[in-house]
Amino acid sequence: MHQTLLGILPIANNNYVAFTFFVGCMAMMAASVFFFFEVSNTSAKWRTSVLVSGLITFIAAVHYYYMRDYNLQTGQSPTFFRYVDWILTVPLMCVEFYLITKKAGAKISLLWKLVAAALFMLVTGYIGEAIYPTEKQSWIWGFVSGLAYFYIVYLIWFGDVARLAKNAGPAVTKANNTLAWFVLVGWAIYPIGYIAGTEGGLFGVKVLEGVSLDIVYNIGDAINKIGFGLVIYALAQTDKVVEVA
Ligand SMILES: *C/C=C(C)/C=C/C=C(C)/C=C/C1=C(C)CCCC1(C)C
Repeated sequence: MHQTLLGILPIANNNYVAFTFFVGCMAMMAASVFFFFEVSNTSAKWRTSVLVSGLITFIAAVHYYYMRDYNLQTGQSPTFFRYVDWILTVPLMCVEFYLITKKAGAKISLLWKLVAAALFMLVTGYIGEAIYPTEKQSWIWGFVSGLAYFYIVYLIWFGDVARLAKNAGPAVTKANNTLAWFVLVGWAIYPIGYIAGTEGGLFGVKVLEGVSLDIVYNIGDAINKIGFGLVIYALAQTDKVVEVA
Protein backbone atom coordinates (compact mmCIF):
# COMPACT_ATOMS: atom_id res chain seq x y z
CA MET A 1 0.00 0.00 0.00
CA HIS A 2 1.37 3.37 -1.00
CA GLN A 3 0.46 6.50 0.86
CA THR A 4 -0.03 9.18 -1.76
CA LEU A 5 -0.92 12.83 -1.73
CA LEU A 6 -1.01 14.81 -5.01
CA GLY A 7 1.12 12.42 -7.03
CA ILE A 8 3.80 10.88 -4.87
CA LEU A 9 3.67 8.03 -7.36
CA PRO A 10 5.32 9.55 -10.42
CA ILE A 11 3.44 9.68 -13.74
CA ALA A 12 5.61 8.25 -16.52
CA ASN A 13 6.04 10.54 -19.55
CA ASN A 14 4.21 8.15 -21.83
CA ASN A 15 1.36 7.40 -19.43
CA TYR A 16 -1.31 9.43 -21.19
CA VAL A 17 -4.15 7.86 -19.25
CA ALA A 18 -2.73 8.95 -15.88
CA PHE A 19 -1.82 12.33 -17.35
CA THR A 20 -5.40 13.02 -18.47
CA PHE A 21 -6.64 12.05 -15.00
CA PHE A 22 -4.18 14.52 -13.49
CA VAL A 23 -5.03 17.38 -15.85
CA GLY A 24 -8.73 16.58 -15.55
CA CYS A 25 -8.51 16.83 -11.77
CA MET A 26 -6.77 20.19 -11.95
CA ALA A 27 -9.22 21.57 -14.52
CA MET A 28 -12.23 20.50 -12.44
CA MET A 29 -10.74 22.11 -9.34
CA ALA A 30 -10.02 25.37 -11.15
CA ALA A 31 -13.48 25.45 -12.72
CA SER A 32 -15.10 24.89 -9.30
CA VAL A 33 -13.21 27.78 -7.74
CA PHE A 34 -14.24 29.96 -10.67
CA PHE A 35 -17.94 29.07 -10.50
CA PHE A 36 -18.11 29.34 -6.72
CA PHE A 37 -16.52 32.79 -6.66
CA GLU A 38 -18.64 34.00 -9.58
CA VAL A 39 -21.85 33.21 -7.71
CA SER A 40 -21.50 36.54 -5.88
CA ASN A 41 -21.03 38.27 -9.24
CA THR A 42 -24.28 36.83 -10.59
CA SER A 43 -27.78 38.32 -10.42
CA ALA A 44 -30.10 36.64 -7.92
CA LYS A 45 -32.14 34.97 -10.67
CA TRP A 46 -29.21 32.83 -11.85
CA ARG A 47 -27.27 32.25 -8.62
CA THR A 48 -28.53 28.71 -8.03
CA SER A 49 -27.72 27.75 -11.62
CA VAL A 50 -24.12 28.97 -11.39
CA LEU A 51 -23.79 27.29 -7.99
CA VAL A 52 -24.95 24.00 -9.52
CA SER A 53 -22.31 24.41 -12.27
CA GLY A 54 -19.73 24.62 -9.49
CA LEU A 55 -21.17 21.60 -7.67
CA ILE A 56 -20.91 19.53 -10.85
CA THR A 57 -17.22 20.34 -11.37
CA PHE A 58 -16.50 20.04 -7.64
CA ILE A 59 -17.99 16.55 -7.41
CA ALA A 60 -15.97 15.64 -10.49
CA ALA A 61 -12.79 17.13 -8.98
CA VAL A 62 -13.12 14.92 -5.89
CA HIS A 63 -13.72 11.84 -8.05
CA TYR A 64 -10.80 12.71 -10.36
CA TYR A 65 -8.53 13.11 -7.35
CA TYR A 66 -9.43 9.59 -6.34
CA MET A 67 -9.52 8.08 -9.85
CA ARG A 68 -6.11 9.53 -10.70
CA ASP A 69 -4.63 7.78 -7.70
CA TYR A 70 -6.52 4.55 -8.31
CA ASN A 71 -5.35 4.40 -11.90
CA LEU A 72 -1.73 5.16 -11.01
CA GLN A 73 -1.60 2.52 -8.30
CA THR A 74 -3.46 -0.28 -10.08
CA GLY A 75 -3.15 0.55 -13.79
CA GLN A 76 -6.88 -0.21 -14.03
CA SER A 77 -9.91 1.81 -15.07
CA PRO A 78 -11.72 3.23 -12.03
CA THR A 79 -15.06 2.12 -13.49
CA PHE A 80 -17.04 2.09 -10.26
CA PHE A 81 -16.11 5.61 -9.17
CA ARG A 82 -16.50 6.85 -12.75
CA TYR A 83 -20.12 5.82 -12.60
CA VAL A 84 -20.59 7.14 -9.05
CA ASP A 85 -19.40 10.51 -10.38
CA TRP A 86 -21.80 10.37 -13.34
CA ILE A 87 -24.75 9.24 -11.21
CA LEU A 88 -24.28 12.39 -9.14
CA THR A 89 -23.34 14.88 -11.84
CA VAL A 90 -25.62 13.94 -14.76
CA PRO A 91 -28.79 14.41 -12.65
CA LEU A 92 -27.38 17.80 -11.63
CA MET A 93 -27.15 18.66 -15.33
CA CYS A 94 -30.82 17.72 -15.56
CA VAL A 95 -31.41 20.16 -12.69
CA GLU A 96 -29.74 22.86 -14.82
CA PHE A 97 -32.27 22.25 -17.61
CA TYR A 98 -35.07 22.41 -15.08
CA LEU A 99 -33.78 25.65 -13.56
CA ILE A 100 -33.45 27.48 -16.88
CA THR A 101 -36.96 26.48 -17.96
CA LYS A 102 -38.65 26.82 -14.57
CA LYS A 103 -39.59 30.46 -15.03
CA ALA A 104 -41.38 29.50 -18.23
CA GLY A 105 -43.44 26.97 -16.29
CA ALA A 106 -41.38 23.78 -16.18
CA LYS A 107 -42.94 21.34 -13.76
CA ILE A 108 -41.03 19.13 -11.37
CA SER A 109 -42.28 16.14 -13.37
CA LEU A 110 -40.05 17.27 -16.26
CA LEU A 111 -37.05 17.11 -13.95
CA TRP A 112 -38.00 13.57 -12.85
CA LYS A 113 -38.38 12.48 -16.48
CA LEU A 114 -34.87 13.70 -17.27
CA VAL A 115 -33.38 12.22 -14.09
CA ALA A 116 -35.11 8.86 -14.57
CA ALA A 117 -33.84 8.61 -18.15
CA ALA A 118 -30.33 9.60 -17.03
CA LEU A 119 -30.27 7.00 -14.25
CA PHE A 120 -31.57 4.31 -16.60
CA MET A 121 -28.88 5.25 -19.14
CA LEU A 122 -26.12 5.09 -16.52
CA VAL A 123 -27.23 1.95 -14.68
CA THR A 124 -27.58 -0.06 -17.91
CA GLY A 125 -24.23 1.35 -19.11
CA TYR A 126 -22.61 0.26 -15.86
CA ILE A 127 -24.05 -3.23 -16.16
CA GLY A 128 -22.57 -3.53 -19.65
CA GLU A 129 -19.22 -2.06 -18.69
CA ALA A 130 -18.62 -3.64 -15.29
CA ILE A 131 -20.97 -6.56 -14.66
CA TYR A 132 -21.42 -8.23 -18.07
CA PRO A 133 -18.57 -6.81 -20.17
CA THR A 134 -18.64 -9.88 -22.40
CA GLU A 135 -18.77 -9.90 -26.17
CA LYS A 136 -22.33 -11.24 -26.21
CA GLN A 137 -23.81 -8.89 -23.62
CA SER A 138 -22.04 -5.56 -23.46
CA TRP A 139 -23.30 -4.18 -26.77
CA ILE A 140 -26.90 -5.01 -25.81
CA TRP A 141 -26.61 -3.05 -22.54
CA GLY A 142 -24.92 -0.23 -24.43
CA PHE A 143 -27.77 -0.21 -26.95
CA VAL A 144 -30.46 -0.13 -24.25
CA SER A 145 -28.55 2.67 -22.52
CA GLY A 146 -28.47 4.52 -25.85
CA LEU A 147 -32.27 4.47 -26.06
CA ALA A 148 -32.49 6.44 -22.80
CA TYR A 149 -29.81 8.77 -24.11
CA PHE A 150 -31.84 9.50 -27.24
CA TYR A 151 -34.92 10.14 -25.13
CA ILE A 152 -32.96 12.85 -23.27
CA VAL A 153 -31.76 14.26 -26.60
CA TYR A 154 -35.38 14.30 -27.79
CA LEU A 155 -36.65 16.16 -24.70
CA ILE A 156 -33.98 18.82 -25.04
CA TRP A 157 -34.09 19.28 -28.81
CA PHE A 158 -37.80 18.88 -29.56
CA GLY A 159 -39.69 18.05 -26.37
CA ASP A 160 -40.75 19.96 -23.26
CA VAL A 161 -37.33 21.44 -22.56
CA ALA A 162 -37.07 22.98 -26.05
CA ARG A 163 -40.64 24.32 -25.93
CA LEU A 164 -40.27 25.86 -22.47
CA ALA A 165 -36.86 27.34 -23.28
CA LYS A 166 -38.45 29.16 -26.20
CA ASN A 167 -41.11 30.62 -23.91
CA ALA A 168 -38.44 31.74 -21.46
CA GLY A 169 -37.06 34.36 -23.85
CA PRO A 170 -34.12 34.76 -26.24
CA ALA A 171 -31.29 34.39 -23.68
CA VAL A 172 -32.61 31.06 -22.40
CA THR A 173 -33.43 29.87 -25.93
CA LYS A 174 -29.88 30.59 -27.01
CA ALA A 175 -28.38 28.84 -23.96
CA ASN A 176 -30.64 25.83 -24.43
CA ASN A 177 -29.65 25.60 -28.11
CA THR A 178 -25.98 25.48 -27.10
CA LEU A 179 -26.61 22.98 -24.30
CA ALA A 180 -28.60 20.85 -26.75
CA TRP A 181 -25.46 20.58 -28.90
CA PHE A 182 -23.46 19.60 -25.82
CA VAL A 183 -25.92 16.78 -25.17
CA LEU A 184 -26.03 15.62 -28.80
CA VAL A 185 -22.32 15.87 -29.65
CA GLY A 186 -20.50 16.19 -26.32
CA TRP A 187 -22.36 13.36 -24.65
CA ALA A 188 -21.91 11.16 -27.74
CA ILE A 189 -18.24 11.00 -26.75
CA TYR A 190 -19.21 8.56 -23.97
CA PRO A 191 -20.63 5.79 -26.14
CA ILE A 192 -17.39 6.09 -28.15
CA GLY A 193 -15.41 5.34 -24.97
CA TYR A 194 -17.79 2.51 -24.15
CA ILE A 195 -17.42 0.97 -27.60
CA ALA A 196 -13.63 1.21 -27.26
CA GLY A 197 -13.61 -0.30 -23.78
CA THR A 198 -16.05 -3.21 -23.90
CA GLU A 199 -15.72 -6.53 -25.66
CA GLY A 200 -19.07 -6.14 -27.36
CA GLY A 201 -17.86 -3.11 -29.33
CA LEU A 202 -20.39 -1.54 -31.69
CA PHE A 203 -23.18 -4.13 -32.12
CA GLY A 204 -20.53 -6.82 -31.76
CA VAL A 205 -18.05 -5.19 -34.18
CA LYS A 206 -14.74 -4.06 -32.69
CA VAL A 207 -14.10 -0.77 -34.38
CA LEU A 208 -12.13 1.08 -31.74
CA GLU A 209 -9.63 -1.45 -30.44
CA GLY A 210 -6.56 0.15 -28.92
CA VAL A 211 -8.35 3.39 -28.06
CA SER A 212 -8.26 4.08 -24.32
CA LEU A 213 -11.69 4.26 -22.77
CA ASP A 214 -10.37 6.40 -19.93
CA ILE A 215 -8.80 9.01 -22.20
CA VAL A 216 -12.06 9.28 -24.16
CA TYR A 217 -14.11 9.60 -20.96
CA ASN A 218 -11.69 12.14 -19.48
CA ILE A 219 -11.90 14.34 -22.58
CA GLY A 220 -15.69 13.98 -22.55
CA ASP A 221 -15.93 15.04 -18.92
CA ALA A 222 -13.75 18.13 -19.40
CA ILE A 223 -15.88 19.30 -22.33
CA ASN A 224 -19.21 18.42 -20.84
CA LYS A 225 -18.79 19.47 -17.24
CA ILE A 226 -16.71 22.62 -17.63
CA GLY A 227 -18.10 23.66 -21.03
CA PHE A 228 -21.68 23.02 -19.94
CA GLY A 229 -21.11 25.07 -16.77
CA LEU A 230 -19.66 27.93 -18.80
CA VAL A 231 -22.78 28.06 -21.00
CA ILE A 232 -24.87 28.49 -17.85
CA TYR A 233 -22.42 31.11 -16.63
CA ALA A 234 -22.62 32.98 -19.96
CA LEU A 235 -26.42 32.91 -19.77
CA ALA A 236 -26.28 34.40 -16.27
CA GLN A 237 -23.94 37.16 -17.45
CA THR A 238 -25.97 38.03 -20.58
CA ASP A 239 -29.19 38.20 -18.66
CA LYS A 240 -27.54 40.50 -16.14
CA VAL A 241 -26.59 42.99 -18.87
CA VAL A 242 -30.20 43.00 -20.08
CA GLU A 243 -31.38 43.66 -16.52
CA VAL A 244 -29.13 46.70 -16.10
CA ALA A 245 -30.12 48.15 -19.50
C1 LIG B 1 -20.26 14.46 -16.56
C2 LIG B 1 -20.64 13.24 -17.09
C3 LIG B 1 -21.50 13.05 -18.15
C4 LIG B 1 -22.15 14.19 -18.87
C5 LIG B 1 -21.71 11.69 -18.55
C6 LIG B 1 -22.52 11.31 -19.54
C7 LIG B 1 -22.57 9.95 -19.87
C8 LIG B 1 -23.26 9.42 -20.94
C9 LIG B 1 -24.08 10.26 -21.86
C10 LIG B 1 -23.15 8.00 -21.16
C11 LIG B 1 -23.78 7.32 -22.11
C12 LIG B 1 -23.68 5.89 -22.45
C13 LIG B 1 -24.37 5.47 -23.57
C14 LIG B 1 -25.28 6.39 -24.35
C15 LIG B 1 -24.27 4.08 -24.12
C16 LIG B 1 -23.12 3.30 -23.54
C17 LIG B 1 -23.04 3.45 -22.08
C18 LIG B 1 -22.83 4.90 -21.64
C19 LIG B 1 -23.25 4.92 -20.17
C20 LIG B 1 -21.34 5.23 -21.75
